[in-house]
Amino acid sequence: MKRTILFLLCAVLTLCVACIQIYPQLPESTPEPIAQATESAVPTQDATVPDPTDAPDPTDAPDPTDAPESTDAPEPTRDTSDLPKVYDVWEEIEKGVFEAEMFRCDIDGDGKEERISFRMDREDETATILIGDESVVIDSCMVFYDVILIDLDPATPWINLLINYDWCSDDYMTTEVHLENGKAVIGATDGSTWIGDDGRLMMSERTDLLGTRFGFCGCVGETLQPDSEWYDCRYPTEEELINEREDLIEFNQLLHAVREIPCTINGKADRIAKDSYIYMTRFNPTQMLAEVRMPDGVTATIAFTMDEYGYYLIDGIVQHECFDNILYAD
Ligand SMILES: [Ca+2]
Ligand SMILES: [Ca+2]
Repeated sequence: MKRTILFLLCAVLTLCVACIQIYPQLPESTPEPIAQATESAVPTQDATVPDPTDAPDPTDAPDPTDAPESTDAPEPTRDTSDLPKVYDVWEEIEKGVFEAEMFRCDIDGDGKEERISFRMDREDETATILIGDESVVIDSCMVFYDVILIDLDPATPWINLLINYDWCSDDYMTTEVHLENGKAVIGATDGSTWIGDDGRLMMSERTDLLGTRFGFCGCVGETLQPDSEWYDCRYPTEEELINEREDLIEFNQLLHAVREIPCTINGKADRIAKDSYIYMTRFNPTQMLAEVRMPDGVTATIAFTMDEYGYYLIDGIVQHECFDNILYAD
């Protein structure tokens, strides 16, 4: 009996020791996965991390055309539906008005209205354009035509002023002014600008091909880039060709060829006969081409080159030796 009791005591003691050995491992083991989870949350071992083998699949790549469609860019809210507006300065000057307000508007898009005025000093031949607190002085302004208020680029918050004037005889100039961060920014271009019958902004360009004359075309952007390489000329009407022929010849609108003129007609090399009369309908100053028409309606293109002295040549011959009534030019 004593042995049985002793055996039982030993068995109970052994069980207790076994329990004590196992039990402490339980609380110690619980922080382990927490520590692992904390470490692994940063770089790896997360179920949400995409399998790297997915990466090369091009179908998962974001469509590159989606990026520019962001709607984060601020959109101009200015209402420009009442533009363009033209202020005829010359009309005021002829009435003896040399200073006047032309427009009142928020020209820089900051929500506050500005007064826009002109002041003409005929003695100094300078014109001053006052825009809010800013002013722009134009020197050598012999003739002040007009000012156009127009939005040349809807993507910019400001609207533009186009100031048209003449340095001296037929030296037309356009100065573009707008307010940017409270300061007047000035750009300029040769030639004049105006609003065409269709509401399009037009500009002129001078050429010395077949005489000094002007053509016109549309223009785009705040730097007033021409929208075509070709400039249209005001050519004689049928009625003028019949009734004002002598005047057209005298004032070099109708040019008299004194030799055969190499040209292109319907895409083929050809010649304009000696003693023909032609008038220019279009020119391309970049490619140095003049499109001309004869009174019988045939259209030809004449190609020019320029010599080292700046003279325009047709097939190597100075243009004045090809026609005997070219005025000015060169
Ligand atoms: Ca303003
Ligand atoms: Ca603008």
